[in-house]
Amino acid sequence: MTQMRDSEARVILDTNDKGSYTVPTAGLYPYQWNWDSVFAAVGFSEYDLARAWLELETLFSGQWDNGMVPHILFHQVDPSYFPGPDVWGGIGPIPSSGISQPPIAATFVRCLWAQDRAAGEAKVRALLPRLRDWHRWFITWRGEGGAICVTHPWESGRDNAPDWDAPFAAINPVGVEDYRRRDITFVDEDERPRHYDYDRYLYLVKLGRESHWDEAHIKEVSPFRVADPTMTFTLLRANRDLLAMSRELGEPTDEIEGWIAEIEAGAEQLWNPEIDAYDCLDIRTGQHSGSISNASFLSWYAGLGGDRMLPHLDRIFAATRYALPSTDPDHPAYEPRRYWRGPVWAIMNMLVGMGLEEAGHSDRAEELRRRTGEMISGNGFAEYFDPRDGTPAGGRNFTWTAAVWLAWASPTTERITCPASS
Ligand code: 9WN
Repeated sequence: MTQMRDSEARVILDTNDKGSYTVPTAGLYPYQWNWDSVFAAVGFSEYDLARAWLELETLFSGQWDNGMVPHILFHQVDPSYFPGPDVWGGIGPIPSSGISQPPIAATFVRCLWAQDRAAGEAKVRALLPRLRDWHRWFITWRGEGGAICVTHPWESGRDNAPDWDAPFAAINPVGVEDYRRRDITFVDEDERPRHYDYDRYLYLVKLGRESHWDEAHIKEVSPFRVADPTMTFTLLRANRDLLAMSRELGEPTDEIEGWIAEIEAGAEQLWNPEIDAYDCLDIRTGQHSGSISNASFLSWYAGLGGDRMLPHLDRIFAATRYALPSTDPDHPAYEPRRYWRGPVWAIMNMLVGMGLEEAGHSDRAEELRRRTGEMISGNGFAEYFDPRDGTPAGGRNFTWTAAVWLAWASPTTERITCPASS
């Protein structure tokens, strides 16, 4: 069974491959997404390193002058997705959205280089300045005392997590034009965000578009500015990897060292003593979200937190068959089938597992990997899964689930080797 899944995973990657970029899945998501593409590269690296590098090069070809790397690149218009390029009005070299996504690229550029030492050096040299510009954009426009914010839930990649419920309740989405969702023509409505959420997603897109994505203006006026563990932890980790690569290539390091120190200190703002866990912090109100998510467990991936999150991890491991649910099953907003309010996402498991392993919690890393492997091998390459029984949900034939299978969860393929973050 697992070997059959190995070949299926490759077929999914190859089918979703558009030549120089990969779509997450046909129909539901017909464009290039930022962090999906990094996972696609990870998947390709198992059998085609040249294709893996190309994926990342295409992603960075959409970088804006201000350093931002968009969350969606609309290479070819496809009416099966909403909101499309005209709704976003991106201002970069390729039609795009106006927000970014979790900066995991530097970390996996380093992993690819570890597998492709000779040919990889030129690729890394070309990507380093682009990565640096992107990270600087985060620090400049999303930094709040070293914690990193999102200005739209889509930026976090965890679109409808309960973390956004309180900030969304404060938004009255006036002025949003009529629109027609396409996602619910592909996926059961109960597995997707509510219309209430979409109204607010579009309100924030409109606010950004009307300012021509003027970050200073958005920072000043937007009702939505939330410091998020996904962003804070992935950027911290990415900076550690950027630093290691820069050192090795004799590139400047002072600025990156400064960012690391700043985020290490700032991440402490995300610690919520009321629940003894990392969660989100609403910059507009100063309130914590009070919600433990799978992103809360990225602290080890960031090289932070010691054993602080272990009690929650063990409790959640005991509570659900397939960890990690995207929302704590003990949280009142937990919904095991609805997108980021409960289902398990293989990509998050891989990142959390990498962190656990590096922090010396190899037994738990292995447990997470084993359960992820069983979940995929028993239920296929869905976008996400019900934590209770692994029922597949959302899109199917999903690029990042196939990639995580090949590079991390399959017992029969070679696991990607990433240098430990230092
Ligand atoms: C909006 C592509 C993306 C992922 C996100 C996931 C989902 C988009 C959507 O799909 O978001 O960006 O339209 O629902 O939440 O993490 O990158 O797979």
